[in-house]
Amino acid sequence: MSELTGKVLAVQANFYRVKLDREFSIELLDEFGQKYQHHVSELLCTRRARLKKIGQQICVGDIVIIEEPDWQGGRGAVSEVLPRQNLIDRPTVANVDRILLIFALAEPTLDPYQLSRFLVKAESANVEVLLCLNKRDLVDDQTWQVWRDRLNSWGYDPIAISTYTQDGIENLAQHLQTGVTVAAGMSGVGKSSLINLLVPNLQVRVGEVSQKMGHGKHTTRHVELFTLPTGGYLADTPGFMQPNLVVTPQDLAHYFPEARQRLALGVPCHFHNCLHRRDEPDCVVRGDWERYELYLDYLEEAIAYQQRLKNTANADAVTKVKDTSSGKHQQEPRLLKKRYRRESRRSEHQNPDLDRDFEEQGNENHHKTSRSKPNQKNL
Ligand SMILES: Nc1nc2c(ncn2[C@@H]2O[C@H](COP(=O)(O)OP(=O)(O)OP(=O)(O)O)[C@@H](O)[C@H]2O)c(=O)[nH]1
Ligand SMILES: [Zn+2]
Repeated sequence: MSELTGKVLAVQANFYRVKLDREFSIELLDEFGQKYQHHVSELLCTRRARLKKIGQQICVGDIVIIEEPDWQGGRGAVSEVLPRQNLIDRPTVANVDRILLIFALAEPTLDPYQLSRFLVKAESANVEVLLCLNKRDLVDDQTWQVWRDRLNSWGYDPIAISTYTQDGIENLAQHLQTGVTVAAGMSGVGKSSLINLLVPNLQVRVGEVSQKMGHGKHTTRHVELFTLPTGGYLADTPGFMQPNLVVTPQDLAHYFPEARQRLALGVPCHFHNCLHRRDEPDCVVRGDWERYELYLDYLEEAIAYQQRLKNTANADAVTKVKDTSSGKHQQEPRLLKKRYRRESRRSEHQNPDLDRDFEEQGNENHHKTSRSKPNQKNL
């Protein structure tokens, strides 16, 4: 018999609500002994003790194998989690196909800086990013067109919608027909109103607009995959509210479509680890694209974040646990061997002369990014 597989729609305490890959029909007897067909498309499952023992977590979006189905009681047990395509956090959802970023054209005012943060955060999940702008009814054609052109230049093709007039909803729904979409956006943009339209009979609470703040109230919910009537799944995220950029300086450029396009042209930057700052020699990413300044801002943030991580790691490394003769553990300072070596900064063009030039010049400008890495050995 083939294995019984399904997708985890929700995690509730120690139970997993699993949508089966197909609907099962079983024959049961009613109280009068009459046969009837019972259809089962979901099972409420527990986790096999073995999975718990090996620390295998089960997340919303996971594809799982189910054993011992109790068709009548609608129960089963998850025995295996199939390998994940990806896993996003806050909230944790596995096997995500796209992130739907919802912003409003007005109320709250569309702020390019904030929008960019959400975009970069979404891009860092390495899945398709779909941008939709709600409250189209609140702005005139020209305002919408200006935003559309501007966002086109960023590499996005936004979909304008209005949950009030239902403009653009059908178009948007078509984009969500396959796979798993995670919806994210700032409070007050109309996310709940949109989800209510996309998933009929759901009725997510629509927040009242706070007069003082000019935006809606945040209402927290558990993450859950909703089945869309035209196919596909949609997860709402109460998280993603204030996206902190937990990205490495080296990866950041890949989260800007404008930079990605430049890097995809085939001509690499001079240095393989170029951070595309103003002072980089022969950088193909630096240019007169609108968000370049923003990229530089985020880069500083990413560098600071990386530095904080390093400091924490170093702080952890300066003490070590020593077993004393009495069998007790005792913290004692580690001895740090001070041997610092600058990481080689190889050129994409593999030009050893140029490389040597930079080494010999010791030009601070060229080396001020965190390329000199202490090579510490713990004794
Ligand atoms: N003009 C206009 N207002 C809208 C539209 N969609 C939603 N709103 C209003 O915007 C406010 C916020 O809507 P919600 O659906 O609660 O927004 P949300 O993003 O879920 O906000 P939270 O619940 O705070 O997370 C409500 O007052 C809605 O009535 C729209 O298309 N046009
Ligand atoms: Zn560069």
